[in-house]
Amino acid sequence: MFMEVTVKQFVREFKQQFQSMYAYSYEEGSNEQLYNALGLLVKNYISSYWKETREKYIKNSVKQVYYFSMEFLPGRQLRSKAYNLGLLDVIKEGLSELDLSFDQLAEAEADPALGNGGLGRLASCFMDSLASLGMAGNGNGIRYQYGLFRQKFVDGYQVELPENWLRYRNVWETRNDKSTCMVRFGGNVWLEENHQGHLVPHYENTLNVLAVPYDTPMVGYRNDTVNNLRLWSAEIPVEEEANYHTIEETEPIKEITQVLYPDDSNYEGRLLRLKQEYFMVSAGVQSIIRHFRKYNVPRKNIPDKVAIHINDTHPALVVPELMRILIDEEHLSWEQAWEITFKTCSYTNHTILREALEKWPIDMMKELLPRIYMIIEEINNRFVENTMPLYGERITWQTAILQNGVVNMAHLAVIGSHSVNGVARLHTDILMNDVLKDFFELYPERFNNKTNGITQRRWVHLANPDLTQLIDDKIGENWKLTPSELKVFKGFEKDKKTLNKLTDVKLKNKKRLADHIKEVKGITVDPNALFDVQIKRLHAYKRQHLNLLHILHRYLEIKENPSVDYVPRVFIFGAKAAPSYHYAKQIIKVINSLADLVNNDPDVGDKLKIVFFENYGVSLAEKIIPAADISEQISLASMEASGTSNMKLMANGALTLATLDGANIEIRDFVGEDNLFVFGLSSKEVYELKANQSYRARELYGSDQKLRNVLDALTNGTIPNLQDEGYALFDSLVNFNDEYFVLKDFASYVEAQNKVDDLYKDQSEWARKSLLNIASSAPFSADYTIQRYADDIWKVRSCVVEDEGVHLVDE
Ligand code: CR1
Repeated sequence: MFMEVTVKQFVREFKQQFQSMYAYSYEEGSNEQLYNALGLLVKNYISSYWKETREKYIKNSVKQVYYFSMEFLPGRQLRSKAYNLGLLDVIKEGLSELDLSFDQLAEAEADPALGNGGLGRLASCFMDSLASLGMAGNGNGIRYQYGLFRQKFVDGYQVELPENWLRYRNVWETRNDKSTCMVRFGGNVWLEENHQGHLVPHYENTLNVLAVPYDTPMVGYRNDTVNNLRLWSAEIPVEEEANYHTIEETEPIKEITQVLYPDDSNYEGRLLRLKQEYFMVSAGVQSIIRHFRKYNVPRKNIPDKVAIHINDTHPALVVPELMRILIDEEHLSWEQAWEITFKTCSYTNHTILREALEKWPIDMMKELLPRIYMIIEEINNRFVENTMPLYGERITWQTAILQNGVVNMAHLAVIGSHSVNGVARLHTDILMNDVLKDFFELYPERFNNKTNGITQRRWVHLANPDLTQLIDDKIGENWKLTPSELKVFKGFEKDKKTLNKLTDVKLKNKKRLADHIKEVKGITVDPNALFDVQIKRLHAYKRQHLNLLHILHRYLEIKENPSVDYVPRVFIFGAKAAPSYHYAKQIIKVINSLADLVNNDPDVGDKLKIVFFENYGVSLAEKIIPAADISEQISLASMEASGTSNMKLMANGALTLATLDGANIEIRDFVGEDNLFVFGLSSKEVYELKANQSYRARELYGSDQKLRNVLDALTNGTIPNLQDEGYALFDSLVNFNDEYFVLKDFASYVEAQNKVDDLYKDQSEWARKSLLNIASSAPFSADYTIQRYADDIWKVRSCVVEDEGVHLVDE
């Protein structure tokens, strides 16, 4: 249930640990060293549970889930691991006896940015929930040597620096040399019949790459469960080292796991990316099958013992790779292999952005992965043969895997999986009615929705301890194990004392953030101002520029009439733009320049402040979210698959300002229309406007005076220090007809923002709505999301006894 370690024991062991690593006393240690010692000690505490969990799974031959994902964003792990173990308080106390501050040491941990955004963070929330539910869930990904670039602003422009997160070692990982695999690329391959009459492939001139696993324990919440996250690293096979004579010659191997692709919405057809995908997939599938060989599991039982989850299309090569191993190495027939593969695999789609649906040139695939390509071709041929007579030409060609010289990875994933899901109700509807419509006709039974979730453990219990304490005081601690209990907190919506406390907690969090803003940005903000937060990747469809236009609008109004009655606001942004996404970077520059203007204009004072944090990531999110009053979720309806910052902000008492997009719709349903601010086009209206091509942005510019003032301010020198960025925005919005309907939604956005002001003036009503948001956030616990994946898709169950750890009575 709980780790039993006394403060005394901890203090002794910590001192020993430090000394054994550094050969001097902890009193002389730097924060990094102290953190390393502490991390290793915690890992030591974890290790016996890690071992026992693994043994338990094997002994009981339980079904295991393998979550294949090119991205994981675990965030700093010391605090959350210690917390889940039940050791956090002991450690804090022990350290303070030694005159050390836990918070300071925890800050010394590198935050591994092994993902781009929501997709990677979701994978990590899922790892936490799998372990906390006591389910056998393994992560499978890449140990990128450099994470997502570190963002800096120079003169308001985004600059990308390498993120060398492994510089000071990573205490959580264990290099597992016993479990390496060989992954083959390129060369020639041909099939020959062996003496048993099997067609077996022969390879020549392949590039052989050693895949080395680094395992990281994933600790469940007080349930003795420790699962495994396995990240693969590419190396030269020892026996081939002599073939490499220069550093340059080793590049093609080392580069495979060197950097994370800094783009979550648009992959240029880059060979290296495809290499990364196959590398991760092949190593992962090989290690799964090796496990079965070792324990002699009949191959046909594989789907009863394993679920492989394809997180977005990036790992879709799981399908042909599993086929390859079952046919070439296990000598099963095509039909047997297909039955197993299809029952084992399931796929989640995370985006409808067409440019993000991966397609690889056939020639590239053929050359890099000749055997895999042969198998894909065969899957495609059989698919076409079966589908044509039943559904005819049109549907068959539209759903084929091979189309116009490319391999369509989404089609491969759908055809090779027994389950296909979207990540919010609206998103799944759009998949069924639009993006994957033809597949929905072929395989309606495969489609299902699994609305995303977040782990409250990291995003509330740990990020917002004062709120957590307040909830504990009011409703007891049960909600931590049974999130649905949080709804009991609703009973306090009219309780003045509780509302005041809630306001105090928020103010305290805002003060803390204000200090941080002062420290890193040098900007003074008033903690009593309304903190308005938009934190997510920078993308035109997310419409940070709509936010920008509204701020500019307020600025112009204040300039015109300095006594205008706006509630003082701090607009807070955190966002990285893909390095090659020029337009997104232009938006960043304009926001930064506007910030310079607004923050230094004495006419404005505290009425408006703009804070654009550099290098947004998990650790920064943990600081910002507890301090937010307004959660900006303003994507063009239909474009945001789900969103997850919306859930985190709501759970911390921010009120959502939202379009009816992604999971915002479900947030509205749970918290009630009166307790958030909705504006803008619905997704139906967006589809109609697109279909009838009736939208004319220029007409809006011509007819709406307020809008014209704002747009003109982009180009008339109002905003200082711009090159052509203001013109670029103006052009895209006015002359190129505003692809994401920013101008169309502007008026209703401004109106909603004014309502926000009005409500904020009534602090107790604001607090009441905030409380209702917190109390309605439990359905977005990733524990529930994972329970639904487990029941409907993976068919796995908890391995801990009923009354231990998290239990989900209902929602
Ligand atoms: C979506 O854009 C969603 C996350 C997690 C993102 C976001 O709305 O919350 O996935 N998609 O499901 C993505 O990163 C590559 O696609």
